[in-house]
Amino acid sequence: MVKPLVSIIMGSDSDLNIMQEAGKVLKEFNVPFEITIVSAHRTPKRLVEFSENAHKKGVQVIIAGAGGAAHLPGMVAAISPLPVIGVPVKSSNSLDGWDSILSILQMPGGVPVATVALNNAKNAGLLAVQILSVADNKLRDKLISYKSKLSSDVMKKLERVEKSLD
Ligand code: RP5
Repeated sequence: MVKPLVSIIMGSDSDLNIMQEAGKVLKEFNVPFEITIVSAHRTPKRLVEFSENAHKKGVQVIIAGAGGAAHLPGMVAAISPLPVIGVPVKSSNSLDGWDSILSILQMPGGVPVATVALNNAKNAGLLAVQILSVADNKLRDKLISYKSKLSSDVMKKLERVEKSLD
């Protein structure tokens, strides 16, 4: 079995709909990953165990998503030496998403969490690929192609818009 390079963790199975978007990106870039539930509040011992051991099993980047009082990414970052990307999730217990955004974003000095936009697990997946690409030229080439596709897609839309205005 291939060892995961990225670990996607989330506070609850109710975050899966959002967090699976990170998995789709990693699949697209052929990056091995695992996806699992680690709850800061409901399984605190599992959180500590996960955070102390992720790097020992070869994981290089952690993506952590949670909603409401979202302590998961920050607590993992407090323990693990790996880069942690935080995904604020607008969950059922979230007032309006800001609670989750601020819990993940406003980390104290010394414990960074790279926070993406609300529900934007796709960007978390891409950022993980970008971090891994620093030491992987093939991944870097794929990212260059990905970016040129973003650009050509916009140019096609532009063409369509211009034609419709003719
Ligand atoms: C958070 O509480 C989870 O990350 C989830 O976003 C939210 C709600 O969890 P459930 O009550 O749906 O399990 O800890």
